[in-house]
Amino acid sequence: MAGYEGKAVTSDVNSGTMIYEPILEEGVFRFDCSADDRNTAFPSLSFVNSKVRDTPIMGTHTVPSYLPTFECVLGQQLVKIELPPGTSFYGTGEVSGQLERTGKRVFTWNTAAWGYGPGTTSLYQSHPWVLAVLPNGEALGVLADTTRRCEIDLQKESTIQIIALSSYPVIIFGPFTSPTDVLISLSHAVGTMFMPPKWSLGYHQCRWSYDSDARVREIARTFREKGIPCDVIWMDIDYMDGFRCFTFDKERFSDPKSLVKDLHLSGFKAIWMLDPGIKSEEGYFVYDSGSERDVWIQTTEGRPFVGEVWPGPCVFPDFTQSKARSWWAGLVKDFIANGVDGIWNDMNEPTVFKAVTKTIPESNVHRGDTELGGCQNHSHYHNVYGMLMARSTYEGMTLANENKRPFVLTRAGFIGSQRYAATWTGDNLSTWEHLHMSISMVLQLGLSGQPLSGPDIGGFGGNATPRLFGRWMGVGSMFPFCRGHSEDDTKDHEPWSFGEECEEVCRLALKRRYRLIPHIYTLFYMAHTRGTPVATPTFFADPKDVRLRTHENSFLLGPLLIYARFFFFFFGYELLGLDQLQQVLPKGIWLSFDFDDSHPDLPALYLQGGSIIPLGPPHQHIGEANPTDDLSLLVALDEHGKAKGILFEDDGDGYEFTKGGYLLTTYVAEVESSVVTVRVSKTEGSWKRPTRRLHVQLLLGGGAMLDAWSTDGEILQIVMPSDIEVHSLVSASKKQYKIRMELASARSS
Ligand code: NBV
Repeated sequence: MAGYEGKAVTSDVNSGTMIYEPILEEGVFRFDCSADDRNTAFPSLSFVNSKVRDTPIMGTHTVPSYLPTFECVLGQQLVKIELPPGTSFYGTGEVSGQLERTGKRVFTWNTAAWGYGPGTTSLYQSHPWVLAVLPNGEALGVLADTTRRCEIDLQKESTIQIIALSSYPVIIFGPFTSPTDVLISLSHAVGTMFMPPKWSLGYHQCRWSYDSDARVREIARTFREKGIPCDVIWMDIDYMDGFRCFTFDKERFSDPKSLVKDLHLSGFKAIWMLDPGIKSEEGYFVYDSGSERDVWIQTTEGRPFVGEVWPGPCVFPDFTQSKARSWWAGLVKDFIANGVDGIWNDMNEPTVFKAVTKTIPESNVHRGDTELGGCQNHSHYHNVYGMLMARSTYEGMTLANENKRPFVLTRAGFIGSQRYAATWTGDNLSTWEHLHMSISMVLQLGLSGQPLSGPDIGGFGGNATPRLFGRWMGVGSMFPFCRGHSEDDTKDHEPWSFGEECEEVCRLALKRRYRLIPHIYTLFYMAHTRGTPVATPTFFADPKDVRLRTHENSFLLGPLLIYARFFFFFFGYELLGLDQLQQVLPKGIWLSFDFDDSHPDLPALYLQGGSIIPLGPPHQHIGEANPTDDLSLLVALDEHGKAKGILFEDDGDGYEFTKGGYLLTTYVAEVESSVVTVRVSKTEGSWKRPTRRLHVQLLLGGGAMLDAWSTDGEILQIVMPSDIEVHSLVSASKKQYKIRMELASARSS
């Protein structure tokens, strides 16, 4: 291969005209089918700044390790990348089915997919992105930078094939030392996620629909009465007046401001839905103002396109135009004044009823901004419509209050939408298969640049059983985004709807989440500032270990391993679980622990040797937390008797943290002559350390731990007991665990 000296290099590999150049940073290359294709490529909508994709970097002496081949025929471009045998594939965005993607095909075309199955090839979001983990544990990423429908074909082992009906640049990130390094590099291109308000990391309760303010109040009250932690209640489409966005039903939600005021008093936030379909009705202020500003998507004849959605005939804002985006943002700004804490963008593929394609015609016209790609038909912008709607909604929330972090949840999205919104995995079903798939789906989104996602816990369509609901809550409470939701016409799906034992499982599961909030929030801070994922597959603990690459019943939150118990329940089977689990843990030290709450319906928890994670009290909602609360550190020493971990603290909202208003603490632990010393090794940020008690829990294995107390910031020392004492503590803890599990099994059988 010819050496590269800081200018575009042509290669005679197959197509004869393929051209590549280094972009972004060391190890990242852009490839185009030809110099002509390079010069006429559409602007990038995945990159934060399209210019970065289009500007070669100087002074790099590396050459690409893997060259794609291009076949460009009649406007269609097929790109093929062959990687060493034994390469494992991940990413491809929001996809169902197995975690390891070899053998799968995906078509990027945002599609409403109620009740999708493991073989569904297009869901609500498009991520033309593959993360390839090489046999030696190094990894590289491939981005097909096109908004168009494309096929990602991973059917042939270790071979990536991407086909689209137009030419597009291909960006290859790496190979880098680890998959995390690839994701960090990807984030330098497509941006990191927005910084979430801390409250959005609590539990969210949703339903299609809590259809009156009285019902919403009742739900909120029940959470507090039952002592089940929860931060947010969601309002689905029925709060609107005849499904008209930005309105409230005059009887059922007559006074949204007082409703939200009451919710706030008991520590809840309120999130409300906004769809893109705007009722085509003169006299309706949204329709009138949009028509006046000429913001609607048009037909080829230049008239506003009208398609049917919930309110009947609807027009659709053309979010590719800045005038439409600022018009929408202005409406959002006013809407927020009703006491809206967050916004849910649904149906933004966009979905249209009574259409075989489920969406608007591909021939429809978007008069897009030049920097987004100019005037194009819908097939060009279809996959980014949802992202642009989310962007506009996010901008509207910022307009309403620039000192508050917006929270937007979007159903449709594109690679890069994490800059504006979180997402959920759409209309799943109340089945064991969907519970199982929900783990891989959340992980794949994380491996595709979107760290904040989760499924409808309990399943959207159909009715869950107590066991299914409890187990889903058990695993779901550990997902980055944690929301229960269900379809209309199904039975109630609140944590207390499935009997006492299931209610207790949900309470325990959510209390665990709330104890882990300091750790989870720290992971989100890292995701926002560094581009690291929040939830990752287990193989991230050891990418070289090929045994782990297909593990999809467990996942990591940093050094914390969450192991879901068997999904298919056979009486007595679960108690074998722990022994079996130990056989498939990553290599090295993994110490099990619980919060004295182990239950067959809750996942098993392990902390990786060498790490420390921070914990807080199990509050009922995030707002209850106080900087002076007791801080717990869970410590697992490595084989050298050392451990390290971080804690990020700030206001939990707003942007003071960008000006230094935070405290980032690194804690270390080290054993010397049988004494474990735990201390602060580094701090960052201008916040003073709060005066608070520090509770260190040193894990010994088998769930056993040593407790010690001191004041945060001071050095704490724990004398290690003798080996015999440790042994007896571990066996006592195992015994207790067994009894707890047996009692719980007996109660729930
Ligand atoms: O707004 C109603 C539902 C909503 O509850 C769900 O979460 C979305 O995915 N929405 C779809 C429209 C109805 C789909 C059948």
